[in-house]
Amino acid sequence: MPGISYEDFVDTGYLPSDSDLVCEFAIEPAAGLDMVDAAGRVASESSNGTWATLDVSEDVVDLSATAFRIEDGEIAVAYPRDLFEGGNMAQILSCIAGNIMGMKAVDAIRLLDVRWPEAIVETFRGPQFGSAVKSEFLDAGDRPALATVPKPKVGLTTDDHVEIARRAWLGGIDLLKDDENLTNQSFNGFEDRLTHTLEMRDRVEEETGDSKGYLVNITANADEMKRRADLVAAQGGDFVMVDVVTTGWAAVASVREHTDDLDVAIHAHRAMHAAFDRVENHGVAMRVLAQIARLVGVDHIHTGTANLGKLANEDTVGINDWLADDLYGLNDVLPVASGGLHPGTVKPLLDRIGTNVMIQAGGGVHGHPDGTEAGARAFRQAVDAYRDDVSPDEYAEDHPELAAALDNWGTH
Ligand code: CAP
Ligand code: MG
Repeated sequence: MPGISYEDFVDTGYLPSDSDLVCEFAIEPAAGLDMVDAAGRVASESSNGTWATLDVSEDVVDLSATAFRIEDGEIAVAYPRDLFEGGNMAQILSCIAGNIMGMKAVDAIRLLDVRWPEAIVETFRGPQFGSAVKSEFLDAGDRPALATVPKPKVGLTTDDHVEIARRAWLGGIDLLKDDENLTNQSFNGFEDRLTHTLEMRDRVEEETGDSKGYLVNITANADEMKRRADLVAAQGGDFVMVDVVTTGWAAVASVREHTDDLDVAIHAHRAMHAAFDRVENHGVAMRVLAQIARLVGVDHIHTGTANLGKLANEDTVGINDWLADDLYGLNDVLPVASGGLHPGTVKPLLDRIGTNVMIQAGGGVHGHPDGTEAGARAFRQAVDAYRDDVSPDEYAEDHPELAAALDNWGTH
């Protein structure tokens, strides 16, 4: 029976079956080992092997993985479907991104990409709405949805927060988003903030005739997130925000399961993703984190700014394409670009990532020389200019808010 010692986990003649889950890793073998040695150890530890050679009876189910491609510092490993519990992302990650991340046989190992077979995909819920939120809950069907986060990110009272929401929405922004650091603290409690912000949303919707949304941060332990999601739905909210990496995929899955009965979409913030994906030769690529998020079932996820903003990003465009591609009928996910954006970055950003996206500017709205409402107008004007195929500078000639923003921050 294969799968006893390390060599049994390498077979460069193996052709993965349709139901195999296939992982691509970049690996750097430790001193004294070559790529084949390291590949065997990775495939073994992530499936059914261990450090010692085992004598296994014929009745044990063979769940060995097979490293079937080994080239230029990268390997591909095929895992049999039955190694995994369907619908349980925590269990899958314990295999394919578990002990192997710390094994001494490799100096570094990075999970670059996963091919998810239909037999696994069908065990997950996937997004309830995906990019359809732009037309289902907002009036942004044919343009990017615009969001803003009040700044300073924490410390504002509920009243201040609601007033900022009002100005941002009146200025033409679709979505008010909580910062990830704001949940239910003493200066701005969750329940009051939810109630008053949604009341203000209703007022602004009535005043403007436009649909507006509130991405309220429900991040907490799973039971509490479900309770908060119930409050959101009961008060007519359309969205909840969850910080998916810090709260954990099992908790996100619980929220997703719960929202099957609630008409609310899940906005995924990704704080701490860089702990997994920033070191280039190690960890888990953002591409894979985004794949996990789609399977578990978020509707929007931050995927970066194609390197235009304040934060380091990898492969925003490739990730966004993956989120839009067909995946056995699962809904798509709306990508969110955020982090250091302002009206002057809108054109180069949309040139790179297209318009089926959400774009978020916090500092780039509230830091406008004339305040939040002018900042919101400038942000919206930059998007309108793009829609009309007019350069930002030309559009600014008769749009003073955009002109002031461009003066302040430039066009890039
Ligand atoms: C943006 C932001 C977001 C980051 C997350 C912040 O504010 O609210 O958390 O964009 O990054 O606090 O930094 P600004 P990412 O618009 O003021 O920069 O989307 O890459 O996960
Ligand atoms: Mg933030």
